[in-house]
Amino acid sequence: MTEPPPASPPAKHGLAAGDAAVPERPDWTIDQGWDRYTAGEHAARKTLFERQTRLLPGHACDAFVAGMENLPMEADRIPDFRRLSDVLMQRTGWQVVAVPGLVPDDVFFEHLAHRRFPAGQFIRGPHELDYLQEPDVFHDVFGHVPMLMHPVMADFIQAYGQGGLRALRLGKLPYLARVYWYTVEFGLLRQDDGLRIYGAGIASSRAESIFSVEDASPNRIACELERVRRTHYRIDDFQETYFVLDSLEQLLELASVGFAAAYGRAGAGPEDQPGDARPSDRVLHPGTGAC
Ligand code: HBI
Ligand code: FE
Repeated sequence: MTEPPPASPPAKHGLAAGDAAVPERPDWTIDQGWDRYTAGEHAARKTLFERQTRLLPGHACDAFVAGMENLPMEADRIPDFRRLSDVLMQRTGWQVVAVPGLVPDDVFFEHLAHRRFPAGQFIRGPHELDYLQEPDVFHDVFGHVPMLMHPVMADFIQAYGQGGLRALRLGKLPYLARVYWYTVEFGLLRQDDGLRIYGAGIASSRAESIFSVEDASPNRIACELERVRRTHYRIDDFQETYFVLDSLEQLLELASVGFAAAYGRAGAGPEDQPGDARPSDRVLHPGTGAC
C-alpha cells in the first residue's frame, strides 16, 4: 500500500513498523521470527482469517480462491513465510520475505523486480482489526499471496517492480502507483458468474469486500491504462470508483504497452478525481455516489 506510516506501530525485534531508523540489512528484510508470535497475535489473525475466508465464495475471483486453497494457510496460526515461499517458488518462482512495515520505494521495487514479496512481519492489534494504514502480515499475506500463485499476477507484479525502478528515475512514480492501486490493490474482475475481487486491499477488508462487489454507490468502470493512470485515488475511505478487468490476462497488456506509456505521456492531459465518470468510459455500473 502507499499510505504514510501510522503514529504508533507496534515495536518488534528492535525495529518499529514503518520506522525510518537504520535497517538491520540494506534490503530492509528481517527474520520473520515465527516462534516469537504470541498466542494473542495468532488469535487476532485467526479472527481476521475466519471472517475473510467466509466471504471468499461469491466475492473473490476463482484465481484468488484457488491460490488460497493451494497455500499452507491455516486458521489458527500466522503463516510461516518459509513454508509459503516453498509452495510459491514451485508455482511461480516467488518468495515472501519479512519487512518491518512500509519500506522505501526503491527497496520495495527492487524486491518485486526479483520476485520477492516484502510482507509486513507484524500483525495489527485486536483494537484495529477493521482499519490500519500500514501493511501488516494479514494484508500482505492473505491479500497478496494467493494472487501471486497465478502466473499472470506473478509476472505483472514483477513488471511493476521493474517499471517502478524506472519511474522513480524519471520522476513519474505517482502515475505508476495509480496503476498498482487500481489493479493489484483495488481491482475487480468480471467473471461469468459476476463481479469478483482480485485486489488485495479489498480482499483483506471485510467491509470493502462487500461494498466493492455489492453496493450501488461506487462506479465500476472497465479498466484501461490511460484512464487509470490519470485518476487520483483515496487512501482514507472506500474507493469511489473500481476498475474492472474482463480477464486477468489484460494485466499483461497493461504491463507491456502500459508501463512505458504510463511514464512517457504521464503529466500531460486532464486528470480525473476518484468519483468521476467520463463519456468515453465503458461504465459497467454507474455509481449512485450515495456513500
Ligand atoms: N512497502 N512493505 C511495503 N509495502 C508496500 O506496498 C509498499 C512499500 N513501500 C512503497 C510502496 N508500497 C508504494 O509507495 C509503491 O507501490 C508506490
Ligand atoms: Fe498491499
